[in-house]
Amino acid sequence: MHNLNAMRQQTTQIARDAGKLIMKHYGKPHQIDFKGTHDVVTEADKAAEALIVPALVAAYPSHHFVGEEGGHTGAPIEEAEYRWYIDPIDGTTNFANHIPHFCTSIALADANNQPILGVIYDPNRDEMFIAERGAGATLNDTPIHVTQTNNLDLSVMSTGFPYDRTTGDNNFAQFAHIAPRVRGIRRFGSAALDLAWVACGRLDAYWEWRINRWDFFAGWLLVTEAGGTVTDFSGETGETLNSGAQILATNSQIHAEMVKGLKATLEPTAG
Ligand code: LIP
Repeated sequence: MHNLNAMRQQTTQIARDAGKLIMKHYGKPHQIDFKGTHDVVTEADKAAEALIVPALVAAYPSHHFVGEEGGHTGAPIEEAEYRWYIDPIDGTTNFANHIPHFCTSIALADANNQPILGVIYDPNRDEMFIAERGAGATLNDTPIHVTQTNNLDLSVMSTGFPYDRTTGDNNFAQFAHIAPRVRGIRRFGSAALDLAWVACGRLDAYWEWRINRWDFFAGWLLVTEAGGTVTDFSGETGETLNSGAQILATNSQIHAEMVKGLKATLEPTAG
């Protein structure tokens, strides 16, 4: 095992450097390319990934790397003891539309695909979120904790909608079921920041269908290290969660109620 403390320092610096680069691009008009009907990528995504991935590959050549824009690189996944999941800009739609809410998310996971280090940097607010398995979570070096809200009626939460909203798993049924039962609901457009904000107590919960490991692995660890619970919609922590097919992150207190609500929408008769 490498020195996790050194990895943490290095990853934090790389995320900060990526943030600086992204903000340089942010002020200029954006060249937008379409990856799908609604899924976009900008020059800044590519430039930030080109800053992050080679630096990590050079430092850890025996590891495997998965970047949102560049795909797989480094050692073959079946031989690598560690995997990195990198989202250079989580919240690209916000970035492309000059909405100041996006971040860089970098996660390190073990060979069982369980996160051991998570770094999320928000360059708009200069907020650095870090979690290390077993060592807690921090925001700008101060320990963070989830809220103590224990009632759905009093809860404020966020969610997201997948780029492909033409299929059944588009979150419309879940949104319709949950929204009337809670104090407030938000759609910010960055899954990584949604999770970081659950971890630091700005939100009581977050859920989403069909996101990618680079979107949520760092935030998953932040929430659990801050005292929260992260599962799929049925309360399980297997492949449905690990693949990003479904994610529910809460302050732990309202987890059972959220599972009950989301599960109800998965029943054949739910609307
Ligand atoms: C996006 C997320 C967003 C989610 C989208 C997408 P991107 O990531 O952070 O919250 O709803 O489906 O995954 O594409 O901006 O890096």
